Amino acid sequence: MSERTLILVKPDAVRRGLTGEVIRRIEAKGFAITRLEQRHISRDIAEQHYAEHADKPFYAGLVDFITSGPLVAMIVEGEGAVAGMRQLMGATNPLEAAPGSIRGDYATSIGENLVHGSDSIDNGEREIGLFFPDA
Ligand code: IDP
Repeated sequence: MSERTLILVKPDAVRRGLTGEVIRRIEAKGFAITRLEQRHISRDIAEQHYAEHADKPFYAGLVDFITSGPLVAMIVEGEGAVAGMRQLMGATNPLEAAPGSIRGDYATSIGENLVHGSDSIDNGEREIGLFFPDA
């Protein structure tokens, strides 16, 4: 069954010129990118996106980071796209992410871990509604 997930190429990845590499891996896996836009998001959108982490000690830094420069937001679609993209991304902590995953190959910092991908179908739909309200 086809699913939709929200993927963000975070500001660290855009700054490092890794946008194309992330897109290449998504396409090589066989998922479809049905929307794609580079934008610099507001604190309001960032706070809504990360609302589930509002009580965490790293929340303020997370909002500062995700609004620190342009990101690339995408809707990625395909069979098993939610779990499939989590696998392509690797574990949240890049030092624990498997080699061959995006975070495992290119990141070392949990705060700057290059990509976001929805962690469930329901969260994916909520996040898509926030970034692409007409999709
Ligand atoms: P995910 O991005 O792999 O879904 P979440 O647990 O949803 O991971 O956390 C959202 C983001 O918050 C992570 O991608 C990471 O950048 C940041 N984060 C999570 N845990 C920590 C932490 O312990 N310290 C600093 N940043 C963190």
